[in-house]
This record gives sequence, structure tokens and C-alpha cells, in this order.
Amino acid sequence: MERFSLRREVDRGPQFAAAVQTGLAAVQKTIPPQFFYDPLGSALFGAICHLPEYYLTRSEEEILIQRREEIAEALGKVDQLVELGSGSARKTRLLLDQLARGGLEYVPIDVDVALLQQVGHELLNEYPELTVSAAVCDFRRPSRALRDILKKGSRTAVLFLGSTIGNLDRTETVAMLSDLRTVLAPRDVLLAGADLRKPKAILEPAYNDSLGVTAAFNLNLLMRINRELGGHFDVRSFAHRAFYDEDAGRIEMHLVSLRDQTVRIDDLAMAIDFHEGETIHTENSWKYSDGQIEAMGREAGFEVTRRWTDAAGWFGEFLLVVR
Ligand code: SAH
Ligand code: AVI
Repeated sequence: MERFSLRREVDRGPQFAAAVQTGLAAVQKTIPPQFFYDPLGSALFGAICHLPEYYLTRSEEEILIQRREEIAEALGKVDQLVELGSGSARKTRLLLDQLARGGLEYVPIDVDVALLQQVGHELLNEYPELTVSAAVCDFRRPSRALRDILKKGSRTAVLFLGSTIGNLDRTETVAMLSDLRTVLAPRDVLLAGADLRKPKAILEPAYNDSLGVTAAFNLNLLMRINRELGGHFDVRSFAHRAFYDEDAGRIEMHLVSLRDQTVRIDDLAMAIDFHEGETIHTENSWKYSDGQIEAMGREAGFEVTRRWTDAAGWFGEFLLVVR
């Protein structure tokens, strides 16, 4: 049997074009965050994870290193390990060290096909007993890929690391978890990492790093429109902006137009007007309390049974069990 397989549930090209067409025609212009992750965007995100200001990766890594045996024990015996938004799977390896014995099937789900292929093959070399069934699929509807991959009678654990859950709003999170629930069996589990509420003075630098890598990550969306859709954005006439909305409990990321300008996108036959100071909203990154995670989980048919944090209490790893 082949140890690596890849299925494609979505065709990214037409989706990007449609999202840009609708998003840039709206009153509050918007481009959804899943489009950050082309090869350059994924590489920039990889760099973000090493930034001194971006504590999220290190805090979660601390939990997974300090508590790996306890977490593996709480996950129980796993036949199929799904990961939503798997990316580089840098932290996943900490769990695979514990779980990848005796024929584990790893099921990474992501929108970056090149990364799925690269990381899948790396893992096969590192873990001789592993098989990898990768899927290019939107994790907001994971059942589309999982209904054909998950096997009856096998025990499934789902990972959703990195606080990527925070890039969905509340309604989207509950819809995603409910959809996931339809393909899981009672006592299957979900391990979700969430960035916790904390002072603005810690949060804002994490999204405004001094090297400007997060700015490049954000501005790459405009480059991507230029590359893939015949856009004519002058990237230097836009700026990165990220701020914490304390009442809502979320970081908002925007691209701000630095002058009045009109930008053509040839493939979409569009000319978009921007006035100085107008923004494109590109991402929300929600910061949660334990109670909020529990409430969203419960609404979707899950129960939080365990929770681990780093020493500073900045990041939470939540174990949700299918009710
Ligand atoms: N889990 C990794 C990567 C987080 S970055 C970590 O904790 O570091 C977010 C990842 O989710 C990226 O690899 C991106 O390509 C993927 N992603 C973002 N939106 C997605 C969507 N709607 N559907 C599937 N994958 C998505
Ligand atoms: C992937 N996700 C959890 C990151 C976050 O923190 O919301 C994406 C990111 N955006 C800016 N920096 C990192």
C-alpha cells in the first residue's frame, strides 16, 4: 500500500478570484485569511513563529513539551490522527513522537497543497510506521474530506493547533465543530489550542513585530492578487495595521491605503477605488476565555474534559470529547 495519498476537495484558483471579487466590492473591503497561505505566505508564517514578539508558538510548544505524556495518555489509543490547518506540523511532531507507533494514519488538512506534499513526505521519513492521507480541503467544512477518509470502527483524534480556531468567528467555529462532529464517533476527541485573553501590551506587539514580518505576511495578499489575478497593486502605497479590540477580544488586521488610488485587476475586469485611510480587513484573531471555548464546544456537541496551559497562562490546550 502507498504510504502517502493526497485528495483535493477544493480548487483554490477560482475560489481566490471569487473571494477577491466579492470582498473588494463590499463597503468594508475584506479578503478572508485562508488566502494568506500561498507558498510565500506559508514561508512568512513560518518566520512569524520564530519572532520574539509572537509568543503563541513558543507557549503552545512549551505545553506540548512539558505535558506530552499526559496529553498522549488523555488522547488515548488513536488509529487516525486528523490535523486541521496542519501547516509545517512543527509542533505535531511532539505528539507523533508519542502516538506514531503501531500503524497510525496521519490525516493533515490544509489549503497549501505544496506544504501538504512536502511535510507529508518529511514525516514518512521521520516515522517509518506512519501512513499519511493528506487532503486539500477548507477546514471550515472538514466532513467533505473526512467522510471518505475516516474508517468505521477506528478511533479518531483531531488536532487544531496554533490558535487557528481563533481565526474563525463564533458562528463559524460552532458551524465548523458541528460539521466535524457529524463524522466523529462518541468518545473521539479534539485537541484545540487557543490563545487566551491577556493585556493589549502583550498582544499588539505579537501582530506588529519589529522586523516587519507580519506586515509582509499581510501585504503578500496584494502581491498574490498581482501574481495570480493580473492585479496592479502598488504594495508600497498600502500599510499593515493590527490592533486589539479589547471589548470584542480580538486582534484585527487590515491593509490601509496610504493615498487615494484606483487599482485595476485585469482577470476580474475590476477597477477598485480606495480613498486615503480606507482599509481592507484581512483577519481576526480571537482571544478566548475557558468559558467561551467550553460554550462553543458544547453548542457543537463536545465537552471540554481537560485543559493545559503554559507557565505564564497565556495559551490553552483544550481536550474536547464527543458527547
Ligand atoms: N497548525 C500550524 C499552522 C497554523 S497556520 C501551527 O500551529 O503553527 C494556519 C494553517 O491553516 C496554514 O497552514 C494555512 O494554510 C491553513 N489554513 C488557513 N485557513 C484554512 C482553511 N480555511 N482551510 C484549510 N486550511 C486553512
Ligand atoms: C494562524 N493564526 C493562528 C495566526 C494568528 O495569530 O491569528 C495567523 C497570524 N496572523 C498574523 N500573525 C499570525
